[in-house]
Amino acid sequence: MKVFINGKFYDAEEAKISVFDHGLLYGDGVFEGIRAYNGRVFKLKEHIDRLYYSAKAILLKIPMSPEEMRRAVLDACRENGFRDAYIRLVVTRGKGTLGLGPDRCENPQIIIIVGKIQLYPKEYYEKGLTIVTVPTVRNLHSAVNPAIKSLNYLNNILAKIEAQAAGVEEAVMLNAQGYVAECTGDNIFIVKDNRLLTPPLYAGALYGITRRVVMDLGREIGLEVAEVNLTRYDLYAADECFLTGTGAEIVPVTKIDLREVGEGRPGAVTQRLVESYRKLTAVSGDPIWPEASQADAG
Ligand code: PXG
Repeated sequence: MKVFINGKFYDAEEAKISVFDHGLLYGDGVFEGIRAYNGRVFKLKEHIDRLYYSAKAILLKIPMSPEEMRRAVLDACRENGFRDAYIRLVVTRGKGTLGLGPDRCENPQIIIIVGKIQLYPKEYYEKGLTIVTVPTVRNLHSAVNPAIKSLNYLNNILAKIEAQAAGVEEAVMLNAQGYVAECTGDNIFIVKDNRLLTPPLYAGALYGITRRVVMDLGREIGLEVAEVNLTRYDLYAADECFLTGTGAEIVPVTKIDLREVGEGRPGAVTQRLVESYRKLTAVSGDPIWPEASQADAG
């Protein structure tokens, strides 16, 4: 595996950054998780735009243009030769002093790791996931806005620990008002009376790229799609529920806080969306290799 750091490729064992990097010392940095399917990087522009907005929000100037970043991601994919991949793009504040001051960090570090995707077990998609609401409240948008995909994921990690302690894989996080925000690494949707509902972003959710695609696909199949505040009760009374994310894609949820969702198995609308999403990811995205040589790319 070759890792991109600031324009050069390193073997995985040689890919290192300083222990004085504020990304490590303070979680001061931003990241993206992107996927490539069948030789194409899915929604690359959207991920790069979100990375630059996250960086702007934390006053981190990325020393590379978005177009250069787009090309660097494609280069990193080619360098590793994967047609299907999980791409982790990280920008840290860089090496500084042992004080908080970001002004002492001179060079942001740009890291691109291209790995194999760790797919969720098939069983989750066939039988659905069991999830629970957890005590850790989602970060306030007036503190560090959850829309910023920062390197500080402790809020989500605590929720994940609480879910695992309850014997399940994923947690639903509520915001300080008690409304549903999102899961630890996924957005959440319900289907109710043929309406597709998801919390508004101000409820404390990431501007999920999969979320956006699924809302569009929902409209295409004739559903009414709305962003509304959801309570725990709305989750319990839903016909269907599913999570969306780059890694998980669309994963059905069949039990929440001991209550079965709908019939207790993945619903028909969820399954239609899963199919539409798979069709889309199979054919769209920025090609890693020039179109003509796609067939030889291995
Ligand atoms: N909410 C949060 C908090 C996320 O981190 C999503 C929603 C889904 O967004 P996209 O744009 O991917 O549809 C994410 C992103 C992991 C992992 O290992 C998952 C994410 C990020 C980092 C790691 O499961 N999901």
